[in-house]
Parts: sequence; structure tokens; C-alpha cells
Amino acid sequence: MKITDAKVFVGGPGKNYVTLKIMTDEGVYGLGDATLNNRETLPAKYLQDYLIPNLIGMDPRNSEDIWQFMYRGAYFRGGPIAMAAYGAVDMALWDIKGKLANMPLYQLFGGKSRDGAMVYAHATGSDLPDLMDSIAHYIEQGYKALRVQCGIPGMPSASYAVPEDKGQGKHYISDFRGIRPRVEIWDSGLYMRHMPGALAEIRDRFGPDLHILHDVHHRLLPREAAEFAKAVEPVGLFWLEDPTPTEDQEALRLIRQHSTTPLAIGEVFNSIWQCNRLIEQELIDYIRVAVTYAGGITPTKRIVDLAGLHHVRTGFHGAPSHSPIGMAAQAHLNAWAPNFGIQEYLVLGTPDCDALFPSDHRMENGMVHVSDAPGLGVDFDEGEAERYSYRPGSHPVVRLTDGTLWNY
Ligand code: KDG
Ligand code: MG
Repeated sequence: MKITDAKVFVGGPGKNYVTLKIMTDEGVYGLGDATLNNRETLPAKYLQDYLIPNLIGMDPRNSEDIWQFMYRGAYFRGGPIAMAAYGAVDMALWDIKGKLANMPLYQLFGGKSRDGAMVYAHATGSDLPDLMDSIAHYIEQGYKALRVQCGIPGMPSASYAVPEDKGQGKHYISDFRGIRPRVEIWDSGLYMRHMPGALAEIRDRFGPDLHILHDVHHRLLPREAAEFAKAVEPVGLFWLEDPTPTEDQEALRLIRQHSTTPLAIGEVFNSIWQCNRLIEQELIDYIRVAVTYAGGITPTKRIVDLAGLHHVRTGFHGAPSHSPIGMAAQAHLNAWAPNFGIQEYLVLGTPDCDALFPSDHRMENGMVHVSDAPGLGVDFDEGEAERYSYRPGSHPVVRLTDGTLWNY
């Protein structure tokens, strides 16, 4: 069996999804996702210029060898652009493998460990009352877990993850305002004084059963993060995410020494080598890698297995930047993983998105039920794809009140 051709598409409704389609001489094809948020053209170029010419003629069933070829063969290993490109190839090869076996992918991993995988959505508000409304809206839809973020009184500009447009559902979508980033102003003092009380009010209002998650988005210094994690202990968070920038892993030890608040980290990691020590030293409770940025199913499964040895559970990244293809790969891992924790799930589920990526993965009452179709269980409509093309967008940048550049 041989790979005969492969194509890359960039675009989609409200997002620059990077979709790879690998064709074979037996007519079976596989799909993969290489969407690196706000840098989408780069993994697409990596695929087109370096990977696809090498893949043609290879046996698609040898997914492990092909992964090693991509990773070791590059000489300069890893990095988010290359790993997203490898991720797309790896997902597409697993998709082909599942279709050949006539089995959904979770069967190839070891079968189902659960019927539904708990997900969380993003509840956001420009202020606390607005956030309370957003939480109530999601609870009514059946969500059992929510990440909660709100504007901070006195903060010079909206704090992280509070969309300017307050539409129904309040998901944020790339605004495609061009390559030059918008600037947000941040003040850690204001945040530290407001947020613990806000989280306590949310707990009081919605009771003990709601799983409350909160994302600090790398904004605090280690000592501040330790103080924050300790202050929110009575709230009983499901997790506190990215309290400090991920490069300084010792910072997590300081936070751990001062608090039992569960810690989640890893959405910017793209290799097991960036999280193996954190996992082995049990400095985190949830690992947040995404199957797309981490190089696909093959290496992500290794991270999940390592995490399982150390009581670390999964909480895969699932921001709206992940296409339904990457989310499908994660749905299969979630169905299998003995150490599954939770899944971030913001696939927009709009008619346009469903038309581009038809699938029967189902979300019901805050749980994802994985498709039983062979392979990933998601398709890609190339006719629909002609409606879309790349549009430039950018993450905002963050500055402190005195102008110092800070962590987004
Ligand atoms: O591209 C960056 C986003 O994916 C990120 O800001 C979202 O922090 C995020 C989250 O937890 O979903
Ligand atoms: Mg995050």
C-alpha cells in the first residue's frame, strides 16, 4: 500500500483551519489537522514543501516509522510549527489505519473506558454579574464544568478571554483584524485583589457540584501564583490553569508547596520532553497538550501513558482554533485513556462548520460521545472548502500599565 498524493487546505468558517488529506493507492484517505492558531500558513508550508514530497510512495500503515522519519529526520527537532505539521500527518495515518481495520480509533487504542467524556466550555463576562449570567446559560445547556473568566474592575482594558462582542454563547473567534496585534493592558495587583472573591461568589451562587476551572494565562509571578492558589483553595477549583509562564517549571514547585489547588498546564507544549519532569515529579494534576500541537496521536499517547503512571490526568486543549479533525482525534483518546480528566470543548457546531466537517461525534449534556465510524469519524467536504481562504489574524499582546511587554 502506498501514499499517492496529499493536499493541504487553509480556511474555514471564522477560523483558518489547516486540513491535510492523504490519498492512497487503495482509495482510502486520511484527514489531519495542522491548525497552529494565528500562525496557520507556516505548518501548511512545512507540509507542502518538506513532508508531502517525502510521504508520496511511503506505506501509510507504518505510522510509527513515518513519525520517527519526520521527527528525527528533520535534525532540528520539535517546535510548534513542525510538530503541528507532523501532527496532521500522524492523525491522517491513524485515520487510514482505522478505516483499513474498519474500526473506530478508540478500539485500536484498547477500547472504551467510558461512555461519555466530560467537557468544559468558556463562561465569560465583562464583569461578575455578566459572568454569572454566562455560567447560568451553560448550566441550562447541561454543562457540568466551566472555565470562568471575567473583566476586572479598574483594569485599563478587558482582561484575557473576555470577548468584546457579548454574543450568545460568548465563544471568542479570531477577529481577522490583520497581522498587527491589538494591545491589552494588564495589572496583576488588580487581578489578585478581585478574582479570588469573584470565584468564591461563583461557588456560593452555583453550589458544590459545578466544576469550576480558571485560566491565569501565564500572567503571574511564581510568588503571586502561590498566594493566588492558596487564596482560592476554599473555592475547590477543578483546576487552576497556567498560573505562571510554562518555561520556568520550578515555579510550579513553589505553588505546590503552598497550596493543594489542582494545577493544569501544557497547552503550549509540543513535546514529551517539555513535560516529562513535571509529570514525573508530580508537580501538576492535569496535562493540557493538544494532539495537533504535540505532533499527533503517536506522541500524545506516550504522554498520556507517562502521565497515568504519576496520577496526572488529561485535560487536552480544545480552544476554538482546533478543527473538528483534531478534536475527533482527542475524542478517541478521551474515550480510551484510563487517566482521562476532562476535555476543553469549544467546537462551534455551526451549520457552516458541520457542512465542512461532517461527523457524528455528539455533544450532549456536557459530555462528548465518540463516533463509532471507522477511523477518526470525521470527514472533510472539499466543495465546501472552496468557500474559504486564509485571512490574517493575530493574538493580542499584553503590556503592563507602564508599557512593559507581558505574557499573553
Ligand atoms: O492560541 C491561544 C489560545 O488557544 C489560548 O489563548 C486559549 O488559553 C486558552 C485556553 O485555555 O483555551
Ligand atoms: Mg489556557
